[in-house]
Amino acid sequence: MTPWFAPIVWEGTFNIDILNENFRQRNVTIGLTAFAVKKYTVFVETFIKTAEEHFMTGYKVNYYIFTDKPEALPTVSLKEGRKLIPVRVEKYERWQEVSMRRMEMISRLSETRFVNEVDYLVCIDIDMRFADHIGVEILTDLFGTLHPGVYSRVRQSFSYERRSQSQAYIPSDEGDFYYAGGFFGGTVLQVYRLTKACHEAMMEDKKNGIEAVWHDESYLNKYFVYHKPTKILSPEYLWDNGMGSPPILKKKRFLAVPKNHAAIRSNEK
Ligand code: 4GW
Ligand code: MN
Repeated sequence: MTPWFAPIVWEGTFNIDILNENFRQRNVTIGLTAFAVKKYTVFVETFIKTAEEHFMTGYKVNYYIFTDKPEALPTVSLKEGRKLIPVRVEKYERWQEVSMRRMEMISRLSETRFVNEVDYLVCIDIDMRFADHIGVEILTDLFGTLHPGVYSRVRQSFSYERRSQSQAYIPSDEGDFYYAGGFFGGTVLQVYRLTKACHEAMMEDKKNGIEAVWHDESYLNKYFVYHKPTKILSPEYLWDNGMGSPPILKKKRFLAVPKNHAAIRSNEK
């Protein structure tokens, strides 16, 4: 548990049968948001196929795939109660902007659609594959995920934004954990508040000619300092095999798909 009594979710800390009984009674629907802009459409098929095997099995799930090319999305057969919903988005030139604008789009859709269609939102990177169980143990008002690269480090070494001119600034004696930009969520209301606040902070920084060091992740970390998550996911929920297999990790539930950075980041076809 954190000092504010939020559970940190590791294998062995929860009983999924009890949780399932509770969430099934409530007949919850889960919205997953992921972005596939420009070349990242190549990740969609594996992402959805593996999600069908491991993500919220037995629940109603809406996959909201934000993309500049809805017609290029693959057809994947989905289990009953699960839908793939393409959402058209602009393709921003700078990749930092592609990543950061996720906050704006999620906050906008929260108001217009998510509030009417789902109970919880799970907002995640798409260059990933599901490799083991991810279920209702993650659901709560507001959750973040420990960044796999720094979960064992001390506060002073976190790569928070340290320039006081930025809205994402966190002083060296504040902050609890370093959270990953690629896995957060909660109720529609809480995700709406988070994404709206992060987007507004980014727009304020843009006006002042500054952009936080780790883009949307920096603003997310700032938000979590002052709005504590009610659950925290361990790095089981966001891992990269490039970081090996430490004994503390009993399960690797959601894994980075190795990408050729040079090719995926170039503007060539
Ligand atoms: C460098 O050239 C790029 S392109 C960095 C991110 C890019 C990108 C990201 C993109 O071209 N299209 C896109 O849809 N995204 C979305 O932003 C996608 O959902 C991706 O998972 C998310 C975050 O980017 P990332 O996964 O590349 O970030 P890292 O390397 O931190 O996992
Ligand atoms: Mn990623």
